[in-house]
Amino acid sequence: MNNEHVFPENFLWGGALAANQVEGAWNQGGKGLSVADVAVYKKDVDVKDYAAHAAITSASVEQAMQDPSDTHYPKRRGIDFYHRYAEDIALFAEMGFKALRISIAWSRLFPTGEEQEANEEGVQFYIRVFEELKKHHIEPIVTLSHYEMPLALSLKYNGWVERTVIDHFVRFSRVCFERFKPYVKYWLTFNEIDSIFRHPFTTAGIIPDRCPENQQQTIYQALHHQFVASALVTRDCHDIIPGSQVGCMLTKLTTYPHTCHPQDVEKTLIKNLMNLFYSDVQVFGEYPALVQKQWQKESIHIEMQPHDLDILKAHTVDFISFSYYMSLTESASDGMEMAAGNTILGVKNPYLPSTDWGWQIDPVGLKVSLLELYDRYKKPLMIVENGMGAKDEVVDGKIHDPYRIDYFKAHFEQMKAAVALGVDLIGYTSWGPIDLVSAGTSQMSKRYGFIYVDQDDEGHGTLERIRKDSFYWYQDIIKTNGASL
Ligand code: BGP
Repeated sequence: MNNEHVFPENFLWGGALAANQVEGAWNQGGKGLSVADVAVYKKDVDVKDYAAHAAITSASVEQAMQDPSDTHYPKRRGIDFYHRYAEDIALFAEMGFKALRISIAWSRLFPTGEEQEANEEGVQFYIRVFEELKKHHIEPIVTLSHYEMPLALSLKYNGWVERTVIDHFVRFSRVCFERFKPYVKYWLTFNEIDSIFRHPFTTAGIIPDRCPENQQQTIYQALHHQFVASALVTRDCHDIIPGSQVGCMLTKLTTYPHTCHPQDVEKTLIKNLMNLFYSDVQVFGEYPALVQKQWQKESIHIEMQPHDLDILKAHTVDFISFSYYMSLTESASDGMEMAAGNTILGVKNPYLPSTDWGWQIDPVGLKVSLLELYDRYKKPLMIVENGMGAKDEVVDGKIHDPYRIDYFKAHFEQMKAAVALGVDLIGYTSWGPIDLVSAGTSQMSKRYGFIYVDQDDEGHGTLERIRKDSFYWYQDIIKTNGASL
């Protein structure tokens, strides 16, 4: 097979953004407060202490609502994509992007989440973005829910805990399908839907001190509402936009057993199955027996309407999208040295190097993930987040980032190997093609981009964009469809 055609001819090379991490303009254009707008930058908290970074209380939300500034809230300023989207999209086009993943900030269209009509200024902003993408022949891949729930729904209903939020999300999604139908074919419902247990407020607007009792039950109930909502909007997308493709989105937390001891293997298998459970529900349209048995064992009772399970079964997704940054390791033994990961810790893998944030770099793990997902689901796959956060340095106006090129080169080689083994991989969007605000720590200094943004963790800087060395490397990868690897 000729090397040039290892990636499919129309492979969707590109990058991925999230509204709450790039747009800024948190209180402009009619936008309401979202859960991201109350995320405080905690300068002195260890970047591996995810629980501390994600921690939220009714008091901290109240305090944030009283603060009219963005000083302590980097996600309120993002990288000013709201005003600079045309310049940034031109840079993505210069790299040759075929696709750009963005999210629609729910509270930009529905400030409190309960309005019956959409905020037209918000709709018009996204139409301007889609027009700009269309001008450059860049295919949008749109996430409906990417950690941007209207704060008002969190305060009134404790987020997705109340079933009524399904209706508000369905109304928001229908407006997106109807108004953005001319531009968007690829849709993702919930970003990293599995993250609800890792950070329930970011993912589902749940403030823990509002439900101190049996939180496991509460979160599973909220998750059920998200699964039903995901199925309903999959139905509506297919009805409103013929030919549309809807994907689920999973944090692929590929985990290895620390040793071949059967107990390590068994514990690791359960961990991997509990990660895949989220995509199982959205691909197979039913709850796996493993989870139902866990509910019985732990007396978890999920409130369901009579047709909920029929809805899940009837409206499953067309493709599976996922994020992959690093792999994890699991052990049945106690007292093991731990390593960091994407809002999760694992046992340290002695065979793998780590990023400055402790995430263990494992390109082979991406190939393992692709083979596993394709074997399980036999549906097209899309990698919609991958990359490494690093401390870049500007030297004489340049950013030399060979470490980032090495990371991507190694991961692309594994993607190529997976495709050569028959995996139906339809696209790849790197996470953060332009430096942006970190989801987990609200840092700017954790840089992912091929494009540098002159802004520090405290929001100081000119916001100037600078092409890094990796900008030109990725441009060549896209131009040759991977042949230059
Ligand atoms: C994922 C989110 C992305 C992105 C990524 C990197 O969980 O879907 O929004 O932020 O994590 O994580 P971080 O930004 O914390 O480095």
